[in-house]
Amino acid sequence: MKILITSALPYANGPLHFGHIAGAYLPGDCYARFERLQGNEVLYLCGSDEYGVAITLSAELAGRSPQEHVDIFHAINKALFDKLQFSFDHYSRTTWEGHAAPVQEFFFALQKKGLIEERTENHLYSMKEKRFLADRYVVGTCPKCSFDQARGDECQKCAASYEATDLKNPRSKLSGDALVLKPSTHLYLRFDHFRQQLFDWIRSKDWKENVVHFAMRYIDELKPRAITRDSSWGVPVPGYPDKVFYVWFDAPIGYISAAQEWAQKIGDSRAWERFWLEPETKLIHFIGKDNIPFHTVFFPAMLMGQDRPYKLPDEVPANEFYMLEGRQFSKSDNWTIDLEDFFQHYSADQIRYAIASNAPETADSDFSWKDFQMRCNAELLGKFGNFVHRVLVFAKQHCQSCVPLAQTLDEEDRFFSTQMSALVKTAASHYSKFSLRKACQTLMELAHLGNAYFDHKKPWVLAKDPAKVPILQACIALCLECIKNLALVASPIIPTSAQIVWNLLGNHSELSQGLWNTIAATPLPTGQRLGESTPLFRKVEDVEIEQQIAKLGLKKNPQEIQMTVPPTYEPFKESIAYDAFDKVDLRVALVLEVEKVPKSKKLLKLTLDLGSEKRTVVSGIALHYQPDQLIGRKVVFLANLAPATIMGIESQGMVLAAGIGDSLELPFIDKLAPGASIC
Ligand code: B3M
Ligand code: ZN
Repeated sequence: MKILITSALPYANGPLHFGHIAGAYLPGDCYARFERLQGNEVLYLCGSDEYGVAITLSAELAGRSPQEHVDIFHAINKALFDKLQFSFDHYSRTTWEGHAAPVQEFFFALQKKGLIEERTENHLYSMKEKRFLADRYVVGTCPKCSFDQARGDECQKCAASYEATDLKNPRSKLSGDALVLKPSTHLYLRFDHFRQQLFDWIRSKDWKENVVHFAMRYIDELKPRAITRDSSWGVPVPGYPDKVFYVWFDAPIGYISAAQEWAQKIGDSRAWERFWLEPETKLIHFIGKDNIPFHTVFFPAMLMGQDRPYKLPDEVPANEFYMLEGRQFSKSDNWTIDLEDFFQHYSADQIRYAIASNAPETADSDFSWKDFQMRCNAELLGKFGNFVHRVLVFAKQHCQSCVPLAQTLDEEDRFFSTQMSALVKTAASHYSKFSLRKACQTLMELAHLGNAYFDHKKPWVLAKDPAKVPILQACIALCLECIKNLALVASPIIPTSAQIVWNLLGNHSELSQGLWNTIAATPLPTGQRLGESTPLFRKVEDVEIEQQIAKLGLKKNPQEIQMTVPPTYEPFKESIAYDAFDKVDLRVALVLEVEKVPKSKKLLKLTLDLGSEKRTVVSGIALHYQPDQLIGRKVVFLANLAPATIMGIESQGMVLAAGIGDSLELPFIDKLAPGASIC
């Protein structure tokens, strides 16, 4: 069977973290590896999503062109996938030159059917910047919860989703300029036309409840949606020189262009059609739950509106969110794991196993360092690694490091053998139902079964009696079978270790090229020479875990933390009367704009909103904060400091910071509005 597998195309807008990996990526890779072992013809695709307003905005904030920006993050994210041993058949990018053609073709087919409409509506316009600002460039007050820093497309406080024009007090995220409404013409796709077809199609699916539920909510409210944006970064809209397609129109077609680029790569430019256009192919989209509407409603509608018989997805295994120690991963708060540092200490297999065994399949789950340590030590090392090691060491001492002959099996041996086969089958069934958690549990059950059998058979006692040698040999032969099955069952999740184990058993082939059923059913050849046992997994010590936990939320870079230099405390200043303190006017100030001060490494120029007025200040925090970590945040501000001129700029007050040694951190205010007094 042919199986087309995709993982959501990550935005080339920042580095991926383990939270992403747990949602749409590792489950896709393990599934692709499993289906290849089943003998299916798999095409596993992914790539960078490189257009869209979020990208032009970040590029602008970082002072790069959009192309430079996506080149950087495409390379970083691709390198992470390589490090994690991902088995994509192709990793593309939507700025690939061949991507625009299928996007425009999709558009023409929909247009021909009368499903594209021009509409002129009011959009937000900045007089100062002389341009229309698309959603991500806009901040304002949420129409639902009144949060005053809500984004233009959705509120990060209450998760409401709306049009940017629904915001109260809309302002430019970049300049703080108050925005006005101005008419602009856009193209709308009549999604409402597909309501019944989508409804019937989803109802016929046996998908996870949350996926169906989520999709149905969108189908109920289907209306025409704009598929164009005023921008020059994106796939051009034929006939509309100043417009590009909305990123969610072009990105899913990236799954098709990636297949086309793959086909070119293998020198058979029509090979992609065997996957995308053949009804027997199975199409599976691995995504995070926030991408459900686009993969179950909007993209399928676009596919339904084509003349060519494109496949609709057969499965959409959407995962929930994966957090870090109970909080969302956040780069700006340093609530994250430095990946370079991580891979200096731990292997791809360790993190793959830790994520898989706790994957967010039916509820949000999280990475915790303690759980990681437990998975590495108690499970990978204690159960799996230990079993492999003790059997191989024993086989070396008592079976000349060869697979012994299992001449006669007693009842216990036969029971062990049956249970083993049953667990291998159970694991396959979990993989085929996208449950990595259960596949990991089954793997551990298999290792536990092997250990318990070895303990109960006590081959070291049998070794003392020459008459019992055949029993000992049967026992070790079966234990080696168990190790073979462990390698097989483990290989989609921990491919590197599984291959090492496979080789230790004396095999020279690539395990990932083998076939699940054949491997499970074919005993290791009697007399096959075994390898020398080497430790498969390193023990993770308590102190490393404590250090890792201590790094969370700190603004330092990880290398510095290990050298725990005792801090030098500033002496306390002499005491003052309350009156003296009362003269200090501290306020909450919203950061509107941030610029680097030319010719200075340390200084940033900030434009602040104090509610009643705006101020400009120069602040020596450039080594600790990037502009995009500050814009939109509220800081503590000394409002009645006499102005001073710094590098030719009048600084009208001071942003307060906490500091010790070389470290510096700004206190941020969350809820109160700018202008609020602090005393
Ligand atoms: N880039 C959103 C995301 O990374 C988006 C997915 C596109 S899949 C076609 O979550
Ligand atoms: Zn809100």
